[in-house]
Order: sequence, then structure tokens, then C-alpha cells
Amino acid sequence: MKLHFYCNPARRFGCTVFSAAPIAVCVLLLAPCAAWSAAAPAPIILTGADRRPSISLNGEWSSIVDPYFAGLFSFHHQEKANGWFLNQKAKPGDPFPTEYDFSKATKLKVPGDWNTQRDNLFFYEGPIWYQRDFTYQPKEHARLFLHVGAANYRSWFWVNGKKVCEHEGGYTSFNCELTSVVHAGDNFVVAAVDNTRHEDNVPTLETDWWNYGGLTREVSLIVLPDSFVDQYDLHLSRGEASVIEGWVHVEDAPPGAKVEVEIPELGAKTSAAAGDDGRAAVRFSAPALERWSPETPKLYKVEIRAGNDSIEDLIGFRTVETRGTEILLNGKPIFLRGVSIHAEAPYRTGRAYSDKDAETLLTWAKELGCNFVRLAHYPHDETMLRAADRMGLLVWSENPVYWALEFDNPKVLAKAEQQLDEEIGTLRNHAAIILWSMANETPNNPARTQFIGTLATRARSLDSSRLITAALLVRAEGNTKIIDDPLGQALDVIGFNEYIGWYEGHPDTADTTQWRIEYEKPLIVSEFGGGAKAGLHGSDNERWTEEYQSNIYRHQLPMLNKIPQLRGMSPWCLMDFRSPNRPLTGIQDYFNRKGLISDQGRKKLAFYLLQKAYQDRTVGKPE
Ligand code: GCB
Repeated sequence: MKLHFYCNPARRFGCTVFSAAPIAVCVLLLAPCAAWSAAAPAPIILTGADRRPSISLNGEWSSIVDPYFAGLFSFHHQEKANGWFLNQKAKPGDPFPTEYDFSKATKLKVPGDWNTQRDNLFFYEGPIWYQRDFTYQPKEHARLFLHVGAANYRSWFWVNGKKVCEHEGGYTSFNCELTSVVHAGDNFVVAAVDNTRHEDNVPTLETDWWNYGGLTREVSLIVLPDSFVDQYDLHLSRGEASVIEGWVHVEDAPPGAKVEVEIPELGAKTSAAAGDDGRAAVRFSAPALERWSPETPKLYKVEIRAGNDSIEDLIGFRTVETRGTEILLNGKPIFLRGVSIHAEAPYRTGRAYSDKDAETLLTWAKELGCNFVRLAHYPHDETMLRAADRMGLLVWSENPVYWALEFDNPKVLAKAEQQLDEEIGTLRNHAAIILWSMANETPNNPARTQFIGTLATRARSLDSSRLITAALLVRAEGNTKIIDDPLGQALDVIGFNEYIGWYEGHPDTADTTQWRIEYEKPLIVSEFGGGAKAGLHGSDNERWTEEYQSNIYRHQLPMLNKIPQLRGMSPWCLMDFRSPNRPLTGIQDYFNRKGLISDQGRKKLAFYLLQKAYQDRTVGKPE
């Protein structure tokens, strides 16, 4: 097996991948990198991982609940080098403790959060062990990766008793190389997943959504050649009509490796040589190209080849940019008729992961009249982005920098950067995504502004073809709302959240509210709304009724329409979702009830009010 090391600080170290090679070799090879990293090979981020042939490891895994994490830590809370019980295939008579016997353990389904699989795990926050067997036949010149769609929040993986990686961050995919640890025939993987909240995590201790733990998205094995395409970025040039530009990166590329990109339907093709950094710049013309848009979500089969590797992706091509206070899609001003969505599974609750979940949520958004969705508050599963590409819904994709992180802690910044790199690295070819959101509702102070400014700069350097945004808080002087948060300077499009009629005032307070916007930039009201229990009826003034919620929307829309640079809205939110902050018995029962649709798919009055406004185009500027 090859060891692959990068000394390029632009590639992040979220996942520490261990090689089975002797430590001394690793240390020697890593010496040149020591100045900037703590001796770890770069994790492999795979673009289009879901387009690779794979061996699924979904299904039932044995599981052991380990609240004190005694399986990983010794009595003085040191992480044991190689968890002593992880070699479950030890020969009879080998000395290993008997407490952790996976063959006797209860099963958990993967993908799936553990909270909604067993009643006694509903509120559980802590570590759980997972184990399953798999068979594999190693091939010459092939490398094997364990692809994990998401594991919330921290996870550790061992294969055949050897540690292969660990990862932090609950909403992005990662890959652990198994090449040197697998053998022909039976193998087994053990994982520990811990969803304990910590102050220095991203997100931090407080969130208004359920901290679903476990292997929440798909897990698979991906076989790749010695040298392979790990990341690529193909998008339409803003400057020149019908020119596709970008790059393809080849992992462990031999010098001058040739890369080919072809779109057979357009008869368009190009080839380029990879530089020393493994990256080949690509630029070619496709005059017959039909642009992707919500009305015509055209996707092209794109073939990418490098040496023995090839991948076929489905990509749409469009441009997005701002001009003054306008957002231009394919050069034309657009108003974003949207809604915010959590990755909460419709009907069954729990973390969404399947095509069906994505189809259900996005079909409701289309029915509402949306051309835009805000996927809050963390990167959603790739199935969601595939569905948005297919269905023609523009997307705001968000980094989980939520509320008050430890903004002055460099380790926290590194965690946020790592998750941003993984989000952009994996999702960058989805035409649907037009906005990378750096954060949601963060307190205005210099440490915060610098922290998120750093993320914005990083996002731009990773992807200059999209717009950068964040959902800001609004301040008030009397009945004037003011948007002047200094973070606005770092953004292309300013998002702001406000809850007039719910957390402040009455729904009709909106009628007399004035707005002062200190930025000549496009604005999106990224949240407004209020709670209602589906089926609860009463007067317009009675909280929790559908009438009250609908009344909020009735007063909000005319107020928002008066803000001249408003270019979109994503009210909070499409569907009720579970939140530990929402205990009100009989009404909330641990659901945030601000959905326009209940968790059981029942549409509330406000859904129909907004639908009419979107259909009649009585919100936003006519396009
Ligand atoms: C917000 C947050 C969102 C909450 C929402 C609420 O401002 O951004 O995550 O769920 O308000 O319902 O209070």
C-alpha cells in the first residue's frame, strides 16, 4: 500500500488516517510536514463518492451502549492505544475481557440514529460501539476505503483489530483507508460513535435540534485504483458563455498524469496534465450547453478519467453572481422563494438519510411554490443535494457554526474549517447549491467576526463560483430594525433572522416595523415564523393555533415586501422537527412546531397562505 502525504496546508486534517506501516517509516516520511501539522496524512475527501461502485455496509450492526466509554479509556481516562476488546476474533484462550461480546449484543440499523431506534436511547448522549462482519477479496493495484456518510459526533474505527481512523463532526462524510488491514475472506469492522456535546465542538452545547447519535448516514466500501480521482470541480465560467472550467485532482498521480473530461451528449471533451500537486486545470467550450435552472434542471452525464480510474457524475451547469443588490442566476435577476428545512425524516422522525426522505421534503417545498430551500443548520446528506439538482431547487448549504461557539479558541476554528472543507469538497459539483452559509445567529463581537471572516475567506478560496452568506441577528431601535452587523462586510448575500409576532410583539407589530439596512447587498430573510400544533384551531390571537401562525405570515409578507433589496426568503420552517428545547406538554412534546407541515405530513393553514403568495408572486420583485 502507498502512504500518501500532503504538505499543502490547504488540505485539512479532519480525519486522522493511520497506516499499518511501521511508525518509524511514517515519522521519516512526515518529517518535512512537521512544521505545519502534527504528523498525520491528509484524509481523503471524495467528490461524487455516491457515484462510485461500492459494497454496502448498511444493515444491522451489533451495538453496545458504553456510557462511561470504558471500552476506550483506561481508569485514568487515557485513550488506550488499541482498545483491548476490539479484536473480537481473538483465538479462544486469548486474554481479553468478556464484558464486550458483540455476538450477544443488540442490533442497531445503519444508516440510522440510535435515538429513534430504541426507547431507552431517546435522550441518550454518549458513546455506543458498533460492529459488523464483511467479506472482501483484495485485488492487485486496488485500494480499499471505508466510506462513512456521517457519524455524529466523534467516531473511531478499527478493522480486524487495527485502528484505521477517527473523525470529528457529525454532518460530513469521510473515508478511512483499509488497504493494508483487510485480508481475503472474512473481515470485521468495529466503530465507536460518541454524540456527547462539548463546549469546544462545532456545533457547541446549545442547539435547537435533536442531537441524533450514531452512524446516521450510509456506510460502504469503495474500491479504487492505486492512483485515483479524489476531488473535482466543474462549473460554468461566469466570464465566458458556454465555457466549463475547473480542475480534477488525482491522488498519488504519477508525474504528468493525463486527465480527461468528457460530456458525451454535448460532444465536448478535453484533456489536461496534472501538475506536481496532482491537480489538472480544465477549461473547455460546450456551445450547445443547456443551462441548469429551476425551470429546466438539466443534468449532463460527465465522464472523468485518469489512468486506470474513471467516474461518471451527473452535473448541471449554471452561473450565480451578484450585481449591486441583485442575485443573478444565469445572468438574470432572481427572487428566491424558499423555505428552511432540517434533515428530519418525515413521518417517522429521526435523522433523514434516504432518497425517499429527500423526495418527500423537496416535493413539499415544490408544492409550496419554492424555487429555493435553506438546508439548515449543517450540511445535509448528498441524497438531498442529488434530489435538489434533479427537481430544480436552489440550495443554501450551511456549516454548523450555530449560536455562540468558542470563537476565540483556535481549535474550534480548525474544527469549523475542517467541516467546511469536507462540505465544499464533497458537495461542490451540485448545481443546486448557490450559497455557502458560514454561520447562523452568532453574537456580534470581534472574535466572532474574525472567526467567521476567516471561514468566508477560506470558502471563497475553495470555491469562487458561489456566493457566501450567513444568517445574522438583527438589532432594534424603537420600531426600527437595523441590519448593520459588521460580519455583513465578509458576505456576498446577507441573511437575517427575525421573529416579529412570535418572540417579540404581536403579528401586527410587523405593520409598523421599519427597516434600516446598512449594506448595499442582496438580502434574504433566512428565518421568520411561529409555532402551531397541527389541528389546533382558535382565534388569530391564540398562540399555538394554526390561525395564529398564519396571522404571523399574513403580516410578515407585506412588511418584507417593503424592503427594497430583499431577494429571497426561507421562513422557519417546512416541517416540525424534534428539539430538546421544546418540552411543552401536549403542544410541543419535544418538537419545534414552527413547521408549515407537521412531522406526520399534515399541512397547516400558513402553508396554504404562503403557497398562494408564492404562486401569485405577491412576494418579492417580479422577475
Ligand atoms: C432560530 C434558530 C433556529 C431555531 C428557531 C426557533 O433563530 O436559527 O435554529 O429553531 O430560531 O424556532 O426558535
